[in-house]
Amino acid sequence: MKKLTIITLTFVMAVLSVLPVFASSIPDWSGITEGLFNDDLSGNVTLEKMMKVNEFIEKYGYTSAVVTDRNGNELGTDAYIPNGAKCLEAQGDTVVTVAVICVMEDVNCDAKITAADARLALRHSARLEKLDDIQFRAADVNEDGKVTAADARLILRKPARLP
Ligand SMILES: [Ca+2]
Ligand SMILES: [Ca+2]
Repeated sequence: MKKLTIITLTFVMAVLSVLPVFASSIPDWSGITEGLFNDDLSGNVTLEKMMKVNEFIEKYGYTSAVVTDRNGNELGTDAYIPNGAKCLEAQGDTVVTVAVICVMEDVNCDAKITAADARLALRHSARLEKLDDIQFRAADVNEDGKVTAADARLILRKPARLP
């Protein structure tokens, strides 16, 4: 009985000694909203700034993932991630979408933030164009639940700030 207790204690201590290492290897989930593993827009990854595929994979720990654009075309590791991109992982025999990525301000999903994005947001606000859910989310820069000229203005400021 005593031997068993010692073995148990040794085991518990071994687990405890490993835990901090395990904890430090958990990816930093900041910037990720809850509810991964589905295509529900409430569960997407939202990037506040442009990020390359390899930076994304490293930051969020998707080491076995492939990132595609919204049409399913695989992106190179050095490519910037466009709004609406998907992070795919093989799980058993199937490939599942583990995250849909919203890139703020890239309304037209071309992996660049330009005046064209501001224009599209403005066209939506004037009801000349209809944004889909992830475009809407990327366009609502001031996060008031609406896409208006105010958002377009905020997007327009970005290219102007570039060197
Ligand atoms: Ca764009
Ligand atoms: Ca808004």
